[in-house]
Amino acid sequence: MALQVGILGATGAVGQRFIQLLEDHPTFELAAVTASESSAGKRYGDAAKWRVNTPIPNDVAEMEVGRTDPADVPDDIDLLFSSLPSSVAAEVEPEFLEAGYVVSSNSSNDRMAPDVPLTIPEINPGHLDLIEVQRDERGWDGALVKNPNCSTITMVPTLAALDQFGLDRVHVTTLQAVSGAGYDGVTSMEIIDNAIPHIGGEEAKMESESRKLLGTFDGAELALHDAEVNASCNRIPTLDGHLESVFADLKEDASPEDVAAAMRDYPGIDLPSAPEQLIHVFEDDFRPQPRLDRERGDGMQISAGGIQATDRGVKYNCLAHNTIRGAAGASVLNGELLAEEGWI
Ligand code: 11C
Repeated sequence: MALQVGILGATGAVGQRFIQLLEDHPTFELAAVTASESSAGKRYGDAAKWRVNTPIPNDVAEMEVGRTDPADVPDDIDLLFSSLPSSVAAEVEPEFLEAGYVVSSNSSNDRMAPDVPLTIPEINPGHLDLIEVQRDERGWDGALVKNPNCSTITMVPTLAALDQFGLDRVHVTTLQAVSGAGYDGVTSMEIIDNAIPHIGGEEAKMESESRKLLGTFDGAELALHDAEVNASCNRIPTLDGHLESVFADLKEDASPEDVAAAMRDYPGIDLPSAPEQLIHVFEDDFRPQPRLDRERGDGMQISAGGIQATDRGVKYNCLAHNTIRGAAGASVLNGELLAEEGWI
């Protein structure tokens, strides 16, 4: 029988991606959508300005939008996806966790909390066991799992593949799509013929979240990876797809061919939304490109290319679809892992 799921913050840019990804999902059936007070009580089709490039599913368009409050969400929901603004999520998610709901959240609050699993299922599925620690410490009946920021998730799978050569230090410069900034970003194409050399809070997120994702969990405590990570984050006039330029210093010798093989061979995971191959490596120096490559693996595959040797390791480019692999798809995949591991 399908697991019943809901979306907190269903009318926003990521909320709409959740709806798109949950249509015809083999395990999850969408049974509740919530949004802010101004949308509550409305038909979803009237409450959401639909921006995703596939039609809004008819049954979802007819759903009534609930308030983002445990009292307004059916008790028999197995899993909630959260794409609330982080300031709202910080207040509201704990109410759902206390009420016993399991929440797979894309919101940035609590990502670095020591008892909250921050997971990419192919990279650190074992971190999910932090839920035990979380329940002990917070007394929640529910459980909270987070996925990382979209720019972090684009790079970390490639770093995980490189870690066999001893990841020492990482410098990354991002070229990020406007959809990362939500509706305001998508509509603000006045950025055309321009680039913005700053994205608030983004660099710190890449630097800390990467080390947590690559860290080790001994069953009681999580130790961050000791690699140094330095990020410079920039907005460019692309609609979807974050492109990143990575310089990785390695403790051991590795040729570009070794690195390409390590990326290509990095294992995937057997979950419904996971791509068969996690990282696609291009030989063509002009790839990956956002418009050409963001939809690979239904938007869930990471692309890499331009791998070259440096004095201390390698440099390369990587790319992922920021609102699919980097946001809603990441949360759905974490939900699938929660189901697979018996947490729901
Ligand atoms: C951007 N990465 O492109 C941001 C959006 O922490 O999930 C996602 C913010 C987050 O502007």
